[in-house]
Amino acid sequence: MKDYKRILVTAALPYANGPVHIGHLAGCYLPADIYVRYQRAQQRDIQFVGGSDEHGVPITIRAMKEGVTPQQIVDKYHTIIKQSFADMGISFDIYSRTSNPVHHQTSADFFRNLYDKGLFEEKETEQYFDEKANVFLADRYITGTCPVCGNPNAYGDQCEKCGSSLSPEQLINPHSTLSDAVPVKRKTKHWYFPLQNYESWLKQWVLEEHKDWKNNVYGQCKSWLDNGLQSRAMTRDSNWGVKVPLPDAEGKVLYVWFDAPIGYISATKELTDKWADYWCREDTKLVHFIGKDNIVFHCIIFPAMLKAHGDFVLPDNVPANEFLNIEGEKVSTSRNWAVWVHEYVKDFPGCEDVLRYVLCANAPETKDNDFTWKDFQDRNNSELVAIFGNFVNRAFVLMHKLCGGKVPPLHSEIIDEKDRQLMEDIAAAKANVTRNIEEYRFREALFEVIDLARKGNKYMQEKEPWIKAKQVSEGGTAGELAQKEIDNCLHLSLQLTANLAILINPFLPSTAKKMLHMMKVVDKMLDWENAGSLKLLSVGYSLRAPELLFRKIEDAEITAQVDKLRSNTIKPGTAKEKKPEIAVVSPLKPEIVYDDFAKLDLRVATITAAAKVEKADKLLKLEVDLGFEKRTIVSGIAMHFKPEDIVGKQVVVVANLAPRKMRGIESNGMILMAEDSSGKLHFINPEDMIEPGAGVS
Ligand code: B3M
Ligand code: ZN
Repeated sequence: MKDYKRILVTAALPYANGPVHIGHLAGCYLPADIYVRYQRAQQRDIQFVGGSDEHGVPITIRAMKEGVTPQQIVDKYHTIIKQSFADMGISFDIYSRTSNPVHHQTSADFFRNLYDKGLFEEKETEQYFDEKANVFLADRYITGTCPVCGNPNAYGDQCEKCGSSLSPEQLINPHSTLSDAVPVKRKTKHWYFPLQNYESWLKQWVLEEHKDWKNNVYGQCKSWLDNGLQSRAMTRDSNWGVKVPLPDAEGKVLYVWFDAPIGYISATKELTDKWADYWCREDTKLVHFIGKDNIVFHCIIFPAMLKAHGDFVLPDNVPANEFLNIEGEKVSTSRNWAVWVHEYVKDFPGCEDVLRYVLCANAPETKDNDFTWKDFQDRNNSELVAIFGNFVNRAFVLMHKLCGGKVPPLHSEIIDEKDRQLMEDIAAAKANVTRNIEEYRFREALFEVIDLARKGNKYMQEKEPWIKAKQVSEGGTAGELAQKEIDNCLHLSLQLTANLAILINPFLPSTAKKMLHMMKVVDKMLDWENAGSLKLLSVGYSLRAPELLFRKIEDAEITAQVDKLRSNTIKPGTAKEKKPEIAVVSPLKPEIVYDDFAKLDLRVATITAAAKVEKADKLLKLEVDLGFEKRTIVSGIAMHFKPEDIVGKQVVVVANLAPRKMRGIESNGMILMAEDSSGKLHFINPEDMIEPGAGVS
């Protein structure tokens, strides 16, 4: 094992063409986050980068389907995806997007670097073109009849019925999925990256030097390498993406799988000035968390690109997961057979850790796995509530009842075999959790933590402090001894609780936070080096009352989810693809320079009077005080606010806007309001009342 000085963790950049579902979380974001949180607790120098993949055919197709621009699509979904990750506690150090200028620059430079070295092959080939939609068609967007099995809906790259891999030429009656037009062939020039030149190096690097990679990853790489590599086009005909940085490349952009992984570099650049430490020094451990469909890109193509470029480190590991199915069927976003993260968060507020728990316990680490709502409920009720939550709760309740709300002492003279066993279990759990996380076995690691809580329950059950309490009340020497036994049991149970908080933290961070609060200790306690210690809580320290860590999940909630899943499913061919019910975020306006901004005179004003404008439903006539003068402003906010409710409020006014007559009233300026995605208006005003006329800049 190499001696690494810093770690850079990446998680696949999701296409900003739809929201994220729980399969995404289970596939790479959750394992990445667990790994990162653990490394942070180890005080290691680590950065966690991610972002939205905003280029490529999936985005342009989605835009065509929704009848909006690609920019609108990525703006909308980037926002939703970012929020879903934040809600689920995926703790990126940066969540960027590939439409950012720094990314365009970085990926164009990368391309130029390889180009200048003469590494690309320039080739003119014939490709399918849709004359109606006026675009070249990726194989996936041509459908027709499968020559092997007769399936009328086979794709240009594969027939999903018989599994044959196809090329568009083989389809009978090919047509474009965009316009139904029959595709025609057109000549086009592209730049190809000759992967075959890297084959022998890749064989050495992956197959010999990375035998430690997960079986599923290693196996896929081996089969690609055994089949032989070929040149791949690294550019596409499109107007959406990173422009090919060459003079004769009008209408050409970088292939999305060329630019997207470079997004990891761009995001790191945005994150820190020290980005080159993470990317260019051999003592960086680079780890890519991805789903299995991305293996070839991260283990073969991107490493070959990095190797060709020469300035960057190569991944130390690519711990890809397999797929998570839902209720026994493959996730399908087009059929809406999925559990969407933004919906889960709404349906189960405060239960983010439960989903993290279930997805980790069921993670498709070595093979595809299944998520069922029943299993979700069972794991919550019989593991989180009945084992983990129950143990912590019991320790706290009994400590309050039998030890006066304080951490009792440990009487060493009466430590027995069971106490000793528990102490050993704590030390062993730390070692096992550590080893499993370091080796990317997060399920195993989580089971170790739950198992430790289970041992805590068993210990408590055997020690029966509640029975001992009766002896205490009888007094005498026996009573004194009984109290000592109670003390020892609860002392160790509380130290175990503190250990559980540390060990569970990477998996269930909100739960760990709640436990810290109950124990009245600071975040620092969660440092990994503290795990295994039996001195985390000092004797005599008073602790808070227990909080409920997990609530029971009722049958009705589960039935509702299963019904929702089944009733929202779209049967192929029967309905149009469902558009998620999320409002479009308005795209950014074109960039302006400082001087444009400086022309605006923005001032704070106080509304002193407001009245409806006759025969105008939407308008209010406002009198505002600008400090140096009073003005009348007519504003289209009548549908949102009652006049009497806004008098006295402060607003920001564009004070140098030319006067304008509205319904016969001269309006002298404009007030600023924020509009949310449902179209509702909100005041934007200073936090505290300030003198009218104050400038805003
Ligand atoms: N956007 C594919 C996907 O979302 C792709 C990953 C890019 S990682 C650099 O599965
Ligand atoms: Zn077929």
